[in-house]
Amino acid sequence: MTDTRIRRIHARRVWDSRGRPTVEAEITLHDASVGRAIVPAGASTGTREALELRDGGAAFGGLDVQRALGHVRGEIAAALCGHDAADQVALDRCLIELDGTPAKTRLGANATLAVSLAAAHAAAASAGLPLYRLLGGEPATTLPLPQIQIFGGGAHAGRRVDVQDFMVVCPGATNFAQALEWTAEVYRAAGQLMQRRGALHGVADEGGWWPDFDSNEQALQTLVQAIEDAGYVPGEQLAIALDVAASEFGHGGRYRLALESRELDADGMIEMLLRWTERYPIVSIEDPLAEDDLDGFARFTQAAGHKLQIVGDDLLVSHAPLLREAAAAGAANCVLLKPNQRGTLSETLHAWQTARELGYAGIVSARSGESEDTSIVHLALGWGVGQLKVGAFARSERMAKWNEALRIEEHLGERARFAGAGVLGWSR
Ligand code: 2PG
Ligand code: MG
Repeated sequence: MTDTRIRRIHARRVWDSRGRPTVEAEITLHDASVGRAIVPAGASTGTREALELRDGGAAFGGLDVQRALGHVRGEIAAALCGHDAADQVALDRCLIELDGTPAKTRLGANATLAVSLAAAHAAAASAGLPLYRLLGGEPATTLPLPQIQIFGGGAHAGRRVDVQDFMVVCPGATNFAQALEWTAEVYRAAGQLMQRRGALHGVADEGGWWPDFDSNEQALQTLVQAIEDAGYVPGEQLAIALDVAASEFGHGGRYRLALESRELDADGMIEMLLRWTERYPIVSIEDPLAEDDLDGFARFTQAAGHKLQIVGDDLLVSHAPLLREAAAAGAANCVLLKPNQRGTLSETLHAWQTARELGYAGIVSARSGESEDTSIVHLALGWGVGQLKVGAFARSERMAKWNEALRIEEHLGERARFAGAGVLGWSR
């Protein structure tokens, strides 16, 4: 007999891929089903994200999470025990009301998300279903188009180059497994290229090769070369996606490209990015302008949104009201979805539902500080988002996600579909 009422909520401190403390919640139901979730952490965070509660002080650079853990074990456990884990909406509403602030500044989004997600896992365990099936039912059979980092940069590589993510997508692949095979070859070819140039210095935060380049554009040239070296036609089987993460170097309409010792205004940025899209097979650009530059974002979308996926991450922070604001201004055509930017599953799903209504595409995304938790793969599939961004093709906190998607694709067998090129933002 299943009984999905929550019997026990526990929280423990675990460690993320940067060796920093983070929150894991574990929920036990009355029928003894158990669900567990680990919360990730960003480095290039948007200022309007929900709060990641850290302790401050001397230990672990102020990054300990004892207060968040205490909230889970204390207030949250007291309020939620007895609640039905299978009623995610009611459970998340309870978390939101308990916190009582717009950005989870009291309990911490790391506390609330751990519980929200662990409850979903417990409910799935009780139903004897994988999480994506619980979330999406029978129709949840479409494997997402992955965006996979080849070179890291920005805040993930000591700002060695300004642009944060140089990624590949495989719009020409027929299934998820093939997209990974192609990416593996390109990742390897890129490493060999860097080695031949004497520029191989290990990897950045998300596993992409360290960006020892003289200019941002040199990274693009090298990426195209790597695609060719691996035996593919750039722009056909494989294309390029960027996360400029412009909020990291742009404020008040001024953008400082440190690597190239120059400063641009929004028009200069737009011009440079448009030039890149003409020279290189780029199909998607995330945060091309800063989070405080909705106007620049809108102008870039006006200029390129018909042929390019323009993704809002720091601009939208997975927040439905910000999506509506962006849509009214004509900014972006795709939303990045990161559950820890909001602090509950329901609010993240609400952002995706709002995006859909507004005609936006979506990408479920990991954070730069990650763990072995593979929940986001299930969210991408279960919610039918169609795209997934996890970092590079190296390091097990990344590979755990890619491998989980492979398992699901194999399990679905003939029923498996692959999102493919049609899912990119401009095609809507
Ligand atoms: C991003 C993410 C992942 P972070 O900007 O999209 O690449 O980085 O988690 O540091 O915000
Ligand atoms: Mg980003």
